[in-house]
Amino acid sequence: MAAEKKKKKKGRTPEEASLDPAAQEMLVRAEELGLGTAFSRADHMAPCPIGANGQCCKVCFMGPCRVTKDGQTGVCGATIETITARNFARAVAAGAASHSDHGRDLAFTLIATAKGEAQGYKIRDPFKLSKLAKELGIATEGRKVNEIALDVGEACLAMFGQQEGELPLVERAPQKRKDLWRKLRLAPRGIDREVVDVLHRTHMGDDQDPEHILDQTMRAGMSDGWGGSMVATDISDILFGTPSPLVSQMNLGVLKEDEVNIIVHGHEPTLSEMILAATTDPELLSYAEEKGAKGITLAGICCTSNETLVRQGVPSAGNFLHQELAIITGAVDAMVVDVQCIMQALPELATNFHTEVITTSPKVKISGATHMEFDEHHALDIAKSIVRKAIDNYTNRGEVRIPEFTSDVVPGFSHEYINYMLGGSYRASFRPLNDAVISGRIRGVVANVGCNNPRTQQDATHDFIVRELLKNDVLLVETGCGAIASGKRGYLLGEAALEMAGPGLREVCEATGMPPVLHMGSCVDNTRILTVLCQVVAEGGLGDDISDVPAVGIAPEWMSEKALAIASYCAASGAYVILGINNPVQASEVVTDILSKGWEEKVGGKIEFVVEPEEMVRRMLEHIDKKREALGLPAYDPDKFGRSGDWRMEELMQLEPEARAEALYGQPAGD
Ligand code: XCC
Ligand code: SF4
Repeated sequence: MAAEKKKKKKGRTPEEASLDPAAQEMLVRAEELGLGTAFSRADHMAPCPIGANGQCCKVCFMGPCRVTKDGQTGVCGATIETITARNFARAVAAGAASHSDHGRDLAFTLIATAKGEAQGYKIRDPFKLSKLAKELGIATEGRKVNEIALDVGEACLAMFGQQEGELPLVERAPQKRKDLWRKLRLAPRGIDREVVDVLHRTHMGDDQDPEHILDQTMRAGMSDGWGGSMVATDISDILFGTPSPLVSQMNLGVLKEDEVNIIVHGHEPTLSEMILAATTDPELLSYAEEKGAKGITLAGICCTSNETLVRQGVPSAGNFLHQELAIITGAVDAMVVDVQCIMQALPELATNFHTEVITTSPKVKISGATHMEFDEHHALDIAKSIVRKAIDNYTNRGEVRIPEFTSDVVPGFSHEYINYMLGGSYRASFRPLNDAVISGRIRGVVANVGCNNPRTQQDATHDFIVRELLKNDVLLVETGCGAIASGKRGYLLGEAALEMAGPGLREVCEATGMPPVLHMGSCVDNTRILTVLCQVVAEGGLGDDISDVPAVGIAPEWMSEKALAIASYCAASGAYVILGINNPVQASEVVTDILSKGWEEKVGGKIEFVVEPEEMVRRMLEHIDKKREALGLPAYDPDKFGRSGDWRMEELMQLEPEARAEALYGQPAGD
């Protein structure tokens, strides 16, 4: 008992804090140097139990009111139901605002590019541009790409301020879903309007019916999923290219002892794409050599990393909890951040090393960081001066300790590519996937997404879920920090995951060349998963609505408000969503029930908070089997399918990673 107490005070061991050996090594290093990290701060800062369960209301200054006793209300009379629902709603609004604002900035960049005013940018996917134009009712025939791009950019921008009528991309959903949304008044109007509506109705003295508050919460979430985030994904593809598989690497070992290391961290691809261009500039390369470096390495963290990884193969230094650890290597000459998920601890931590933390967004300044504001009109010039600054800093390095851990990964599975991969270029189609689910070779599909959270062992729940689901013939699609967790474990290289996969899933993957864990991009790219679900429904045989498909979404290690926005739009779209860590509406059974049973009755999707990893897996499989049964599909039976293709696996394992990628995906490395 005494020993246990002592251990608690000291905090977790590195092995308890993270599953990742690179992280463990850096945590040992942090301890040697006497430095704190989010891991140690979490150990010493217990979460406020009243806030954690949604029991604290601070929407007016008669409070804040902490409603902790049965039947107690706030000064205004607000009940625990209203208070928890309001807190949840406000978190979703903030999440939707963040994702969507990212989409808005991309719309501005598209417009500037179309006008020829955005230095260094061009339309990389005119095909996707014209597809989006048609959906938005914009003429394409006989028009120049830039003319179309200008109209598309303006139409996207208009979605933010749209006061009435529903967002145009809602049309992508299955008919049955749209009918339901229209009946329930859940189809989102303009993005800004839905977010403001939540802020208004949760102000003191407004909407106090929890179910009603949560209906609008769904609608605000929808303005993200079928609006802001969807716009962000589409425009990113138009400007920077639609992802297709390529070979890259993940984890802190991608940093190089003898090169200038620049890390891009945050969410937006706009500046990082230009920094990538600047790192190949011959002038800057020879400047780096002058300073004694052998070259310039660019790596990413969080979703800026996912954006540059899935399109350009820029290696990833890690996920959310790696941001401080990267600085502790002593090898990062500049950490360039844009928006979201950037810990305020970075500049202070960096004072112990030589690392220059550079903020770039007009929205984000951090005391102690250098601000070099980004402006798309001079993007390349700004990117070059950032790279130059990093090179200048190279000679200031002290002791360097880079953990020698990297994993090869093959990310880049856009829905367009999945379609192509399954059907081939002449007959792109989701048919093989639907057939595999129908036959029971694939039991169902799980989207494993979301963050890291220092309240739980880093990557461990992601890892457990992936292994258990693969064994159970469940296909995984991943985004965000969850995808990086899988990548670091080696699961994003087809054959490593295939070895764990059940016989049916393995057979399908071998026949189609599809790996069993698909990295689909950043957090805003969860909209790609919505699109996949719509296409699966359209393909036929798996019901006529998203809620019919044997699929589940899960964010087992979530921490951000954006995760709640994603959960809300996925549930409103008909998906079952599980969130780990803690139930932020725990204080109210009524609200917990509205989000789960209530929403399931209303929209066919629901949110449940589950902390135990085994229980997460049990519920996901139970849901998948329930949906299979409702569709009249054969019950899942792993013994039906043989372990075919072992000879091919052995053959593939002999190949170098790049040749393996070509054999598996018909795509040479880095293409
Ligand atoms: Fe942030 Fe997107 Fe979460 Fe990672 S996963 S910690 S939000 S970077 Ni979206
Ligand atoms: Fe307290 Fe009501 Fe004000 Fe909330 S709105 S802080 S419950 S008085």
